[in-house]
Amino acid sequence: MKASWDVFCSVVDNYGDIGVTWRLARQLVAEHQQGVRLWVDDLRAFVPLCPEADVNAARQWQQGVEVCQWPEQWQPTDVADVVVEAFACKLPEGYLQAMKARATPALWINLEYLSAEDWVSGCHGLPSMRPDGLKRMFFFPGFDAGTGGLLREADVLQRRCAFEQDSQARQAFLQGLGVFPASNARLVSLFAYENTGLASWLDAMAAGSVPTYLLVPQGRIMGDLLRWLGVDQLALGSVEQRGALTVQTLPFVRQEDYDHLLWSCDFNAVRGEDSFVRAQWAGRPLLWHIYEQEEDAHWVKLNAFLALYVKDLSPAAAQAFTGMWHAWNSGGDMAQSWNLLLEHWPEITAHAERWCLEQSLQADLAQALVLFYRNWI
Ligand code: TRH
Repeated sequence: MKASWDVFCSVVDNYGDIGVTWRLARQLVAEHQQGVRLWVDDLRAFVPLCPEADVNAARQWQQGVEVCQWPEQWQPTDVADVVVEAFACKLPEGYLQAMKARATPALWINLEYLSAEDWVSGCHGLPSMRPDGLKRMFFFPGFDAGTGGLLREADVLQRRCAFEQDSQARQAFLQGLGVFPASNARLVSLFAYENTGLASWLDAMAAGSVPTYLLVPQGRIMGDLLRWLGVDQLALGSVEQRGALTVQTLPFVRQEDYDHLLWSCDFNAVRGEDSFVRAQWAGRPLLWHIYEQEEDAHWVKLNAFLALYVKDLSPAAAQAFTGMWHAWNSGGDMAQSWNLLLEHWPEITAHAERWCLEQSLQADLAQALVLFYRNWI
């Protein structure tokens, strides 16, 4: 059954808001044949993820999604069957009025941020009644059966597997980016916020016994990288070597290619929400730089995820893994924790794949949303 969807995205900062909503919108169209409008208040954040997009277009079609500029002055428009308000982004007043006037009520969903905390499954799917008579449902992504699941395209693991089995695919992808690592190098990708711990991690990799090739897409960590390298600037794509460590900066790649980058690497440092989930589908060991929240609320989230993730690791590997995530997120010394993690590399690598498969048994978030709507009507 084809329903119409309006997905609202307000770009707070970074790429997570648009990253999640664009991925969801594409999947609703491609896998569930839904009609989707994606309202974005700042298309400048959209273009890096979808480079063929027009930053100035009021309306444009991209991969079957109608991408609309969310105007400051809201223009009257029809209300969709399902309204997704991403991350409590506050719907336009005019749209709310139109929702009230709609002959058949629309399903209004607030799509929340991802968290592994226990309370999430208890709140997932709960309604909230507003004084104006409208009802809003809370939809929580998550890691266990009582939640809305994680965004995952139906064929993503199959595509990853095909990519891994085709050594030429990986090589061609890397070469396309101008990346030519030595065949025995450990490939690491680095997507993170500013982090004072970076220097100690780079020191450890430079002093390591195995050659490491670090790929750094353009972004907020660049200042720390330049400082460590002792250079004022780096042209995109340029390569620097320090001891056993080779560093190469990369352009920000389109969203589909970011998966290829993760699949090409042996270890991925990710951040925020969407890249964090993608690194899990990559089935490789990962390091999460969580988005900092007021009053250190992010530490609760970080530890909730860690508790779930490391529970099937041996105590020593769990400790090494947790220690490294704590060091990274407090901007602390990474050298010791990286070397400790390397001691447990085979176990942690096998675990990453197991975790990925285990998580893929859950219904994915787009599927769960479609089902939620079907059960609601
Ligand atoms: O950009 P982020 O830090 O976004 C954050 C988080 O979502 C956070 O929870 C939120 O509160 C804050 O924004 C406002 O990280 P995230 O979520 O990983 O989003 C990055 C997106 O960019 C993701 O969809 C992957 C994509 N990406 C590319 O398409 N190409 C690239 O080269 C890279 C590095 C990322």
